[in-house]
Amino acid sequence: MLIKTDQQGFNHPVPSEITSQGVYENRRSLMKLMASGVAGAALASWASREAHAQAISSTARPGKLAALPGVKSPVAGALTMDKVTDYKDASTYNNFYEFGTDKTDPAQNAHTLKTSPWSVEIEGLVKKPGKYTLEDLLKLSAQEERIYRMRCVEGWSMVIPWVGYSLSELIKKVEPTSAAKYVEFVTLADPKTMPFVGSRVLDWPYVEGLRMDEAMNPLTLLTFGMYGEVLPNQNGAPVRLVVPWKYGFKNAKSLVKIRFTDKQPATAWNKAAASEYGFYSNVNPNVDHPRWSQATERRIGEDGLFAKKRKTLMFNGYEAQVGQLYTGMDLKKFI
Ligand SMILES: Nc1nc2c(c(=O)[nH]1)N[C@H]1C(S)=C(S)[C@@H](COP(=O)(O)O)O[C@H]1N2
Ligand SMILES: [Mo]
Repeated sequence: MLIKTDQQGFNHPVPSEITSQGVYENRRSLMKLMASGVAGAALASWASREAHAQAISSTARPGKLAALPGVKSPVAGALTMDKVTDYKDASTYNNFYEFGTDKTDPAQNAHTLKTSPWSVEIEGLVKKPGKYTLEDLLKLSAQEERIYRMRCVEGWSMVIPWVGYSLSELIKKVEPTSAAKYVEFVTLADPKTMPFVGSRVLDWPYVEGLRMDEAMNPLTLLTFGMYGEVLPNQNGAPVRLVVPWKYGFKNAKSLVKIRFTDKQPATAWNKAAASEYGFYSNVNPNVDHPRWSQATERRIGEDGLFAKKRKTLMFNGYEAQVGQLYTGMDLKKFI
């Protein structure tokens, strides 16, 4: 389903970092298996098949999108040691309701998204508003690779090597005024290219928001690529947000507007069901969703032989980096 070539029509080689990372992952997962202390022929053959499958999937990269490598990020918390999710899973198991509500819909339908030319409008309480082209944005700061856990409110998670830079770099550049307290993110809603815009699942466009200090936290990533390549359409090309300590839906895809405001933005999921999706939506194993527990999660790609559900971590494991943003706030109330 990844049939797209990059905008210039070239096929780019896969950056070598990815291959070495694949080798590293295989070693890690084998070590984990051995450490589990279970012996036996069945396990051994399963392990070797598994390692083989992994070697294939992590080296046989699509290589059809433009390369976008980044230096390993120096930001604290930016490189988890968890095994990276297979590219195939990360690009075929998606939520992007503009292209359908099934997890496989975006990979099938998002080829119609036209990602060039692209620009992002910066507006509201800011000294340097204006239209920033994708090229302007790409040039604004050095690209970093961040390996982040992502946990969806529905109870599954992935680990994805994103490429981008801290949103704070852009925010500093456009100089919000002292009145700006929140940042609103508006995403593309084009009924001509997005078959589900117009459906009543959500009030389009998809809108998300962050408090200014959350947006300024170095972990908040303005994202242009993943796995060393530009983003596939289904993952929110050409530019999206990734906020790793919040539930997946906060990570707005295909951004067209960033607006600085003094009021908490009305976000798409909060408008759709306020009792289920709060504005903050920090990953929190101690606060259940009204219809299910949030204490555990299923890691995509781990549904094999001995896969156990994982315990969901407070702030998705990023408490050391972001816990202080919420000191004194009742997280059962501010969900
Ligand atoms: N514009 C837009 N952004 C969106 C969504 C969406 O439907 N539309 N879905 C969100 C949800 S619910 C999740 S879990 C993540 C999924 O991102 P991924 O497909 O790259 O894993 O994107 C988020 N961003
Ligand atoms: Mo989600």
